[in-house]
Amino acid sequence: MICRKCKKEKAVINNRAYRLPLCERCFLSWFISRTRKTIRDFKFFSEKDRILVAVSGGKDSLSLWHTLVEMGYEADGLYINLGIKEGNYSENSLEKCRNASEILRRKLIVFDLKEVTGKTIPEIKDLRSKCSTCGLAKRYIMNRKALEENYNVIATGHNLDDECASLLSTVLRWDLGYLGRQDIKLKEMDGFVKKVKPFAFFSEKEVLAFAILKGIDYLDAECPYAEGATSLLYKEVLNRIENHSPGTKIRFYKEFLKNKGEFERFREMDELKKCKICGQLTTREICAFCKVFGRI
Ligand code: Q46
Ligand code: ZN
Repeated sequence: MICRKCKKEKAVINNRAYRLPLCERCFLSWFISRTRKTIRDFKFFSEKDRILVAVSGGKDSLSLWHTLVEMGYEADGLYINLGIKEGNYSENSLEKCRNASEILRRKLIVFDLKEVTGKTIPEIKDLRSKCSTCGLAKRYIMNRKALEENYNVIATGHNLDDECASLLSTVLRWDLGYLGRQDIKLKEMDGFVKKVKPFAFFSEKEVLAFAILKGIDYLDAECPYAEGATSLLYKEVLNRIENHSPGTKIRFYKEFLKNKGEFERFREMDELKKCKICGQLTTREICAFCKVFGRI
């Protein structure tokens, strides 16, 4: 198959959703210009902003960090060491983030959960699943570190598959309040830093192709707790539908973004107050993070 753009080179990737077979060079430039378009269309940030990329050592977040730095943004990395020892997962992930920081010559902030709270994710005994406790910790730490270190934007490597799986799970529960909160960008509010997802329109396959073609050194291993997660089942089902009808995922997500205003009225806006332990804003007396992890 010949590249649809340059009409000369052999295509290395066939993007069926857009009927767009591309050669290596054209794919890489398509990837960068699409990222640029997403950043511009949704007013994510400009060259003046201080961006903190949440990096996990995986292909999505490290590709995002590389892309933003290549595009000329001042973007540093934040790695949260969750203390997952199985398969040396956390240590190996940290090593990949350190390598990226050296290559990109950008600062890497490391937050060690054990050092700061005395507990790791595997040690937490909580009613929630490991992944929801972990998600809670990551959201809290990202926001807190960004505030403390004066970053005004947090960028995460969520891709189209992540976004669609999360949307499908919300729709299956008809959790309208949560639908009203889901977005590609969460605006800054008092005490909360703006959060953006510049890769939200790229499928996991596209990010993987970018990481491989760019030679990005990422950790090719899933977190041991991801196994059996329902989100993986949703991704599998969505990929089956996508194979049958290319373009379904991007339509599902784009149509949601177009119509999400309909759900905003179901959002409950509780009054925010300062957590009695850490001082961060929360709807309760003590925030969910402090409840689980105690003093920070
Ligand atoms: S790191 Fe944390 Fe994920 Fe591991 S424990 Fe679950 S949420 S699977 S992205
Ligand atoms: Zn707190």
